[in-house]
Amino acid sequence: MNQKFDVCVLGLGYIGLPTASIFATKGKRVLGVDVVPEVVDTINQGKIHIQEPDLDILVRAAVQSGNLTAALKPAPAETFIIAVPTPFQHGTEGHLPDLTYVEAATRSLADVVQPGNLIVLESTSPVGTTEQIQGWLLDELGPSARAEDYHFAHCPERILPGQMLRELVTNDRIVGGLSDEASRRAKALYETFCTADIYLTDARTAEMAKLTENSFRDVNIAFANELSLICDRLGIDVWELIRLANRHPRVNILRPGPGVGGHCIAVDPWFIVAAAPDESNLIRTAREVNNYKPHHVVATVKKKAERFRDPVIACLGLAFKADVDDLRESPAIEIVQHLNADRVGRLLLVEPNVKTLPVRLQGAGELVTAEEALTAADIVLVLVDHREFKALSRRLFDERVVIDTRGLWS
Ligand code: SAJ
Repeated sequence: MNQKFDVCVLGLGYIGLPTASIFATKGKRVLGVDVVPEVVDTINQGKIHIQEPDLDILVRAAVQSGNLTAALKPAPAETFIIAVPTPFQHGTEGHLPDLTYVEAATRSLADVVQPGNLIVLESTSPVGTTEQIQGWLLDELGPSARAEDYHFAHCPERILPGQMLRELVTNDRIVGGLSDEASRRAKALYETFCTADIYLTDARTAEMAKLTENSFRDVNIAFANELSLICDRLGIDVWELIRLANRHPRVNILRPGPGVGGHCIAVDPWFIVAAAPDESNLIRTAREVNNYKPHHVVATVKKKAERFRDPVIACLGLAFKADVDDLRESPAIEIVQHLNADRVGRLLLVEPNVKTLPVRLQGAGELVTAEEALTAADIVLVLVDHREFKALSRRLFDERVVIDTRGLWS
């Protein structure tokens, strides 16, 4: 492929795909790169492999305009954007970050990058990663490459699943370059579609800012979750408590839930803990409180189930949060798996946003409608506050034992 692109986006997942597509609809010539052939084929047909409201329309428009093409390998471009996953290493002590994908994406640029190019890291990353990608690329290019010929910046994504397309345009952004020129060029690039303010800083501050935002949310959710544990012990309705406390002008408590899911908030705080373990006690404890919550829910269900000989348990919701179909890293799934493993009862699973159960839940229970589940259930376990559940008649819940982890009606 000889054509030169304006932007080459590496990683066509939840962040890379909307970003590549919006650049294309704004007139940039974009190459999207993914290592999975099915993803590349799907996108080149103008279709999508992930669910997000209106993303299908955006991708179709981008591909039909001729400005977005997907491929398995990068090609020469003015700017490269790295938007690959940064999970933590499973099975290690201390939840260390796993930068394998970022490193592989960076090294894959060596064949196509040219002096003067800008390389932007969008993936949520531990502090120091932008400097690291500079090191990896120069290492790959060999001793004749000069650091000052390549420009690097971190520009973390901040968009909320379920509202990604709106937030992509309207959220403020932070750009942290390794040089002033890198910052300036990255800002100009994002101004193509971002209508909000773009703030310039250095790369390490930008990296830490993203981790801080998600840790802030995690700590605040942990406070709400801890309150729910305390209220269970003291026999107080946590929803009424929070509603009343939030009437104070300087108090704004978030919502307790069955645990914290998703790929960001449950992961990113560990990057701070791994980097500064002695100083991040609060952040680590918040993670522990939130990770404990699914176990507390399972224990509550077991206790309530004791009074039934063959309890039928309706589990409302499997997604990681309301009104999305994303089941990955969902506390609801973890809870269902535990209930199934411990044979607590017959499980009726309700998830209006999916048509089939994920492999890891096959055999755990039947996927049924909310009405079917509520009619048959002894115990109703609300795991996600989907809008479909809020619309259900309260009468369907009468005479059932209800364990509402989300405060469905509060
Ligand atoms: N949750 C609660 N109680 C609450 C709020 C959330 O239990 O009051 C739970 C949710 O049910 C879910 C988890 O927390 O399981 C995370 O949900 P979320 O809606 O708070 O956040 P995400 O993971 O969908 O997206 C977050 C956002 N970060 C912040 O709001 C600071 C988003 O802006 C980021 O772009 C995204 O992480 C990311 O990609 O990092």
